[in-house]
Amino acid sequence: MKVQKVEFSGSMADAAAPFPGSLPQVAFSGRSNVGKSSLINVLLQRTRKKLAHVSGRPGKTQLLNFYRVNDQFFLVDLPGFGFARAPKPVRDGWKKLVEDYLARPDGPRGAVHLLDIRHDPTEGDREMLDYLTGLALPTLVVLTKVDKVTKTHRVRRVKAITKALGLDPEQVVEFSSLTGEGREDLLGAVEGLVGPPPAEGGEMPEGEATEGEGAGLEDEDGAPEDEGDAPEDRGDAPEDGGKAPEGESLELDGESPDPAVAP
Ligand SMILES: Nc1nc2c(ncn2[C@@H]2O[C@H](COP(=O)(O)OP(=O)(O)O)[C@@H](O)[C@H]2O)c(=O)[nH]1
Ligand SMILES: [Mg+2]
Repeated sequence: MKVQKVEFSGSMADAAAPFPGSLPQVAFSGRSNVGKSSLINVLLQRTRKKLAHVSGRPGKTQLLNFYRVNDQFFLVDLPGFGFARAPKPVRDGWKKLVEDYLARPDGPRGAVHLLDIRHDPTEGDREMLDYLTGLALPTLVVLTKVDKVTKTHRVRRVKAITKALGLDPEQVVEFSSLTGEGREDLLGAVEGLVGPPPAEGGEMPEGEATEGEGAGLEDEDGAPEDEGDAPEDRGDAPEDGGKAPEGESLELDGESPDPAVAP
């Protein structure tokens, strides 16, 4: 698949809200600092104009962010629920948002869950994967930051994580947003989840014209909000990507090191 067009289509704070269109969806999840924003930017080839923006500003609502890719599918960026240092009622709210969204019959066709290849899956990771399994939602597991480990260690880690989570090796994609390794594999796998693009001259999916206008969609300044989850100190210096240029519809901040605070 060639990524030709990407647009931010809006955010949802309510799992029952209408979607910004009827294209198939694929949900991306992972704990804070796993490399989700970097992966989305590489996947969608946003280098100058950073698309998925990174966590950090305190007191922000957790949102599901919808990006329309090639008029073919929505990539839905999920908040890193269960992974952030926030009071339990707040975390429970994020969890409910994500779980209710994932469980919608008209919700995602599949999910992509990210794990840092260097770290063992956490309780939150297992909970997420179990939930996806319970929904029988086809799931890919991306092992991020593979550039950070040696070849030998990498092979060992892939085996260990695959085994620990009882994954099919076919589900596992090794990825580096630094080198771009795994990008094509992941794009191909995502396309497998959402199906082929609409046929040339065929019927356009309905909902095409409703982008960003659905009731319940939140689109403050056309930019997705912060995830608000605390960057966990895993030895990665938070990036300072700076501000997106003026006039860009997709604003993207660099990661701020602020710890998350309860809204
Ligand atoms: N070496 C390396 N660093 C990465 C990679 N992906 C993300 N990072 C770094 O990990 C940190 C967290 O990445 P970010 O994309 O903001 O994670 P998020 O919180 O999951 O959205 C940043 O400092 C990134 O530069 C990768 O593939 N390789
Ligand atoms: Mg992020």
